[in-house]
Amino acid sequence: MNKSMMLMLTGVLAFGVLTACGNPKENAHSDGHGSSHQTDTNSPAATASHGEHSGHDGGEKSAASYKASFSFASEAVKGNEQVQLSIQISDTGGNPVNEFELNHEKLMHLIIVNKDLAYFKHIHPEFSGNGTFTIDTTFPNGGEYKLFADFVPSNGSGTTLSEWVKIEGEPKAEEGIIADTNRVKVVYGKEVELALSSTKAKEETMLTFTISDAQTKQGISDLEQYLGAVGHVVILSEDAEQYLHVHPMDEKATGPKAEFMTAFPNPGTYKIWGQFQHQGKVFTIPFVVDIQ
Ligand SMILES: [Cu+2]
Repeated sequence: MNKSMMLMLTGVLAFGVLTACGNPKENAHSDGHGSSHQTDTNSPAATASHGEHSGHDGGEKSAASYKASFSFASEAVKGNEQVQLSIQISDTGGNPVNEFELNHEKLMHLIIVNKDLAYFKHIHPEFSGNGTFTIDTTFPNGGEYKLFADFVPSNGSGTTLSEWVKIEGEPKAEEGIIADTNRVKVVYGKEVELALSSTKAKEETMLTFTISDAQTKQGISDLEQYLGAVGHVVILSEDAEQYLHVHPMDEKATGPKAEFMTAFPNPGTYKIWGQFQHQGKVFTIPFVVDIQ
């Protein structure tokens, strides 16, 4: 197989989409905004969307499958060089999908991570017709990256399709994915604490981020809406096979606490990225946790 063929990456990712809103505890929250969807990218994806996309509560559509075909405009994609990435979404019959619902202000959310999850990027490709989304992006180094396209087809439910891509050039030395001993971090002048109500797999857990000014230690209570919510949380298992995108319990919260309900699918090590906006700037805080 030559390089250009490898880079074509014509998607062979046909994932069944299973939507279930069967969690009474989660649905019981009065704001109805607690939501997460989860994808096992190793096997047919189970994508559960809880209550926050209108019309998805209750009468669920039957399972449907979509494919994503990821391709680059140039033959060899090198680290640190801008490249145009295209993602074409098609249905089971191979027809391009052209109708998508706005989900947190965007038609598609694209998450890019590298092999050791040290690199994380959350961007929004633009729909350009014929089932295709495009965006210019730059991979910082050579190496393997995983792309997750997260979208809601108009007659379907939250769907995430993913693909590993190989970028030419010198890879960065891998860092281990090691659980934090202290769940308090300082980034961008903010002190952020993450508390988990449970660290057991398959159990509901509340992730509570508490955001303070790193200098004054005062809680920040004027967080701004980022993509229509107080924050966004993306979680990946250390092998990047399990993907969870979690939305806050109360999207209109403004801090200093932001709460997200989810459940880790299996025991293991997970990386959690919280994204928030304050004074016009989006900041991303990563944590690594061990789940039993
Ligand atoms: Cu997004």
